[in-house]
Amino acid sequence: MTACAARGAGAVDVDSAAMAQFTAEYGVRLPPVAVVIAAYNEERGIGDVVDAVPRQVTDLDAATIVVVDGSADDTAAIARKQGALVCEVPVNRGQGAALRLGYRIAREGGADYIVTTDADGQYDAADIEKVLAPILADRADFVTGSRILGRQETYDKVRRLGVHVFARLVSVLTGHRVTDTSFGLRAMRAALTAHVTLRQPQYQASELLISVIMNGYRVSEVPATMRLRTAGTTKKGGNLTYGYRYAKVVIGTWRRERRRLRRERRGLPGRRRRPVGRD
Ligand SMILES: Nc1nc2c(ncn2[C@@H]2O[C@H](COP(=O)(O)OP(=O)(O)OP(=O)(O)O)[C@@H](O)[C@H]2O)c(=O)[nH]1
Ligand SMILES: [Mg+2]
Repeated sequence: MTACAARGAGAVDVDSAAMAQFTAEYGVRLPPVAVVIAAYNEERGIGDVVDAVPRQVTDLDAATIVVVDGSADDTAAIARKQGALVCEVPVNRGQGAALRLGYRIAREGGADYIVTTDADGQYDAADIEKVLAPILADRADFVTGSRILGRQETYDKVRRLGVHVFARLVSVLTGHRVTDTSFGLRAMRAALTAHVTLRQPQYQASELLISVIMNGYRVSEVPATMRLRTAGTTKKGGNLTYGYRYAKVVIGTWRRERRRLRRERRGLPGRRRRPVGRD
């Protein structure tokens, strides 16, 4: 099957098959915290990343779920060896599709909270507790790390400018001030991932953030660190490609959510924010 076919009608079947295989392999009831990592050809980074994820966050047990799709290297085997629960998908479908599958595994396994991080070592595992804290204190439903409030190692001026431009754009569009729209280390109530519309196959960060804000969830940011990628290569393309595609997702998601809100205001059917589960 091609990646395109997998992104279309067959996507649900691909997910269900992967879920079934995952359940057969682990048969798990997950702990309260699920750390979900999408990984594609990251054999040089994934081992250290999984190793660094704490087995407990505050006093809650945590499991690491790595979703690997169509990797041509040893990413899956290394993640397994380091103790992660690995969900393997035979076709490559993008980070967005992999994370959605990870969210589903987390929810259906009974996790209360989801934390995401990347497989390339750019995020600091010490920040996991920081993003989860406001949710555990019931001050937020979704918390993203921010390199602007915290620290970033890149000297790439275009990247730095891009982070500010997109933060300003999303703040103006949604009326909710954010400083970083694409930080991959974030925490959320697991139930929330079933109530927002997530369709982006690859550039998923702003779709998730904008949808969560425009569904009325409590969103906050905490200072966090973004390192340089030390191993492997970007899956998102160069600055121009990344920027252009990212901008399309920002505008497209905002328009979609605005349409939904208008329909709801007119009393037409649409997805409403539902209370998130806190059990
Ligand atoms: N399963 C899966 N994971 C992916 C895919 N594309 C990217 N990822 C993972 O998503 C995470 C982020 O990808 P990166 O290429 O680092 O993208 P980024 O961090 O947004 O951008 P950079 O700053 O260029 O690194 C990494 O853990 C990747 O392995 C994919 O097609 N499938
Ligand atoms: Mg990266």
